[in-house]
Amino acid sequence: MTMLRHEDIESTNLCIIIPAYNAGETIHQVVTSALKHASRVIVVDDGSDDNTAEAASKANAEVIKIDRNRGKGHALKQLFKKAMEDGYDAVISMDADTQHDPNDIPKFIEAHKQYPEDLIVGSRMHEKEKIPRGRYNSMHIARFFISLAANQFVEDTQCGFRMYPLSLVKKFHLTTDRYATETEILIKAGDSGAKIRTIPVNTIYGVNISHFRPVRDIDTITAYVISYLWVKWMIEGFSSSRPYTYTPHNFRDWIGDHKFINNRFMVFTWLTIFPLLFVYLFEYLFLPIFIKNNFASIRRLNRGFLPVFFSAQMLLILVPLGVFDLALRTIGLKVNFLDPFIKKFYPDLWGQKNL
Ligand SMILES: Nc1nc2c(ncn2[C@@H]2O[C@H](COP(=O)(O)OP(=O)(O)OP(=O)(O)O)[C@@H](O)[C@H]2O)c(=O)[nH]1
Ligand SMILES: [Mg+2]
Repeated sequence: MTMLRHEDIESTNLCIIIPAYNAGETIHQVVTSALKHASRVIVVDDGSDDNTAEAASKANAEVIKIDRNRGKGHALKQLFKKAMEDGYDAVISMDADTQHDPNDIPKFIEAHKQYPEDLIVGSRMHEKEKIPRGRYNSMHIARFFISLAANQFVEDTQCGFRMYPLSLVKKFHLTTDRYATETEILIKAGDSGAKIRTIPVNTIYGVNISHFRPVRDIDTITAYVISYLWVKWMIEGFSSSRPYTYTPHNFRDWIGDHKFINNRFMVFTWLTIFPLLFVYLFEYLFLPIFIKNNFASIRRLNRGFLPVFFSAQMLLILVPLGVFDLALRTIGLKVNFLDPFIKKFYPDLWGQKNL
């Protein structure tokens, strides 16, 4: 990778955006080091109880204050809007808790110069040993389903260190507010035909206070992905050669706009996806007699529907297996049922290609 000169950085019309919540201890350091790589940093202080806003503005960031905590996704949407109003072409998003190394910023700028229309996502998956085991496993499984929805392999779907071309972001109607938004963007980008590119970034764990609530947040992300696939496969099953199903304000977006309906729809899809998979399998095998090349996104993988079918059904076994594995480890037995299981049933079907 060639080194970026200072003029290159200056000539790229971008700013850095940081959604922050109770990050008073770290935000000063994050902003100061980010400003070494870009001329402007905008921070959303999302109803923090501490001195996040003061610390950020002391470090020369511009701060948007929100009265009550509304979530990372909501803050990102405010930041996109602000950057668009101010005429930027692209933004780099970073976490506020020093988990992202500002020295990786030039890599994003360089990748953006090469692929200005693509979404560039940082990945920590190359440093597996640095990621807590439970987190790594859930990220591994998540990427299988998110990649299915996004029509391409996305190595690290949960990394908030990204470069967003605003012309791309403008195309989506975003309906989620908290941690699910970053997943929603990946899916909508990929499912409207955009390319998602991965660059390796430094993996930093253990230095920060986390706001991520494993059960609740993973559950919301999973429910969003499943409900998205539920609709996507419904459309793909009955249409010919149509791998990209997302259009703004479609049926799924309409549901997402109505909180009450959305919550029930997500539960409904959770409960019905497993029996529905048999219907999808049937449609995949027999409908092509009438509808050529249906399930185009899956046919492109050249593996048939069965691997997808099994991987989805295996989710039902995964939870008891995980609990069993954990219980045996707790009493001191060095077992590992989970990792080989996950490797086998949630493989990379797309053939991983970075950049
Ligand atoms: N605006 C806003 N930002 C948030 C909120 N929660 C988290 N963030 C931002 O999202 C970043 C990541 O949140 P974390 O809680 O660290 O989640 P994570 O990095 O996925 O999980 P860990 O690996 O456990 O740290 C934080 O550094 C904040 O920048 C929120 O409620 N509002
Ligand atoms: Mg964090």
